[in-house]
Amino acid sequence: MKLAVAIAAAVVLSGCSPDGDTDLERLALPVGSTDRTQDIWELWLGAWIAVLAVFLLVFGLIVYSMIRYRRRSDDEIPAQIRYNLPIEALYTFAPVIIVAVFFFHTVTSQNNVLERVDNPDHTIEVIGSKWQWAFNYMEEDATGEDVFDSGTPADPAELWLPVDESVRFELKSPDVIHSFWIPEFYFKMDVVPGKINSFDLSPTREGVFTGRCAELCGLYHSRMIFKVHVVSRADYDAHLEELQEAGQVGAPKGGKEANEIAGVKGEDKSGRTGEVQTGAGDYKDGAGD
Ligand SMILES: [Cu+2]
Repeated sequence: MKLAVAIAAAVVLSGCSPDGDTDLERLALPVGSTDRTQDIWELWLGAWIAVLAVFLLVFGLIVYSMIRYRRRSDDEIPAQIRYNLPIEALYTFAPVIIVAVFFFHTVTSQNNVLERVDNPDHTIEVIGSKWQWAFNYMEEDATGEDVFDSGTPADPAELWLPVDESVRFELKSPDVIHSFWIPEFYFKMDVVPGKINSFDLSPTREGVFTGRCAELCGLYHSRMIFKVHVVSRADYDAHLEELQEAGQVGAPKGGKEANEIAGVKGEDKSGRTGEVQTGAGDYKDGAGD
């Protein structure tokens, strides 16, 4: 009976999809938008099925015991049992097996999500600093040189990505730990000073998304929100040319600082200019609103 319910739940849930029209069909995830979202989706769906099966089993046993062993008269004293070895063995081993299965699927999905692309079409250096982001588009054909976009906490930079082309992200921080997160990508990775963290993906859906910092990094952490535009290759190239025309060529200052932190082997590309205003000193808006 319980197995039948669990199987029925699995069948109903498998009608869900990461591209579903409603939050319910996606089990509260946003609409998936990269070539890596399917793996995370399957992990999410599998976890829900496992949780439902465990819930039904445990809750079913509780209700069964309540009814089957209820007190039938005021004079009755229930059987005084101190322990039950098979049940205690089940309590011990079942959670170990559950955790082991979760662990296996987590590691498998993680390996798929972090798999490297041999020759990514684009490389973008992402600099997370207190309290904003800068994006440096490396060696792009459209511009023939590195271009960047950087902002201030009051006027954040925007990230542009070409649809259906592979992108390598290289994450750097000149100050504290941040976390680069675009919810539609089902992915976040820490931005750690003194270390370059990197991942590859191809965006698969055009649109405008919101990216965030997902690691509490100080006073204006909540201001580390940025727009992500996933666009056609032509629009992407046009945006890079706009950056070039605006003189945003080379590397933003925060990026150079990130290279100078002990332990990071950064290439010192000459001719890199530009400036990131990393402090909140120029940030005029009121805090905490
Ligand atoms: Cu941050």
